[in-house]
Amino acid sequence: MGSINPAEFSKAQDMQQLYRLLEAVGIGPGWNKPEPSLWPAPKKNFQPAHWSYGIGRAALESAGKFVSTELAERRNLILSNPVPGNTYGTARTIVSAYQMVMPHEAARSHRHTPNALRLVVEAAPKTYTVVDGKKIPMLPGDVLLTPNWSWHGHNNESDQCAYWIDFLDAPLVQLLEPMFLEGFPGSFVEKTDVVDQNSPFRFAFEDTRSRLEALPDTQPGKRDLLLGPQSLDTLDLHVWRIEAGASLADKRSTANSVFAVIEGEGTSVINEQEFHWSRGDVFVVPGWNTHAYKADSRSYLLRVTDEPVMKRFNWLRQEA
Ligand code: GTQ
Ligand code: FE2
Repeated sequence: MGSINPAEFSKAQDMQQLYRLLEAVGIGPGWNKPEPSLWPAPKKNFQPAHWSYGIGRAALESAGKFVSTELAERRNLILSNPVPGNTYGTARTIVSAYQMVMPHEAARSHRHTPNALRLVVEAAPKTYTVVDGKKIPMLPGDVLLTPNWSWHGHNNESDQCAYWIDFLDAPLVQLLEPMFLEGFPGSFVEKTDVVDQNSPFRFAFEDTRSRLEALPDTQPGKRDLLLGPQSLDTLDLHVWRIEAGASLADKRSTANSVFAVIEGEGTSVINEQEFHWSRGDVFVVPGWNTHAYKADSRSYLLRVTDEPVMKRFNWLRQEA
């Protein structure tokens, strides 16, 4: 901040002189900004968008030829929202990425303050994510949690490439700035033989499917399961089951959601943009956008949302 004698302010003859003095001391007149600081309703900066697994998978196969896990801590491809100027987040608070680990390869353990989770798209038995020293099985459709500051690495002891989709609250952590990241001390990978078949951090797809079987419809043709009891502080995870032929519209909400297709095929219309999706695809419904869904076959969608943050600060609003 610049320094001037406070008495200079009493000498200002007009508003322009006041503005020049204010500029010199690093203070801005709140009434004279090119863009207002507050506005009547969400601006919807982040855009509705869709990424296809066919492209993500092919790109990862190519990356597998050139990028080892020694070179790259993670062989991941970031799904950045196309809003101009953005280079990271899929939504304002959430980033998603396709990741691949090759047969008999390991992605070394680390821990960080961002919360993370993964949805497995393709993996053969003996593919594991290692969380706090325990191997957790990864099979297609499974959701695995790695909460804030838990050690985690990925060990593929199978003979097939494993592909999954990562979700992190890292854009929110970047904004608030409590970011910490640490490599696992000593060895390149965390070696362990302990397989935890009943980890609270794993939502096996077979369990998810049967839990949905037992639930009532929340609207005709739609069932909605909130994954738990284990959860992440900033992100809620829902699995939607949509019947073949069903058409749904959902209220728009201030919460941001990133969806990934576990199984099935269909179409979403997000703020008048239409996206056709199938297994392994990702699409984003940024806050305050209208969104409607139609399934061609019975579909299971994972919805990753920052609702817990919006709720905690009384910012969760849904259109009446
Ligand atoms: O697998 O630990 O896509 O730390 C981005 C950051 C994956 C992971 C990502 C990560 C990870
Ligand atoms: Fe990580």
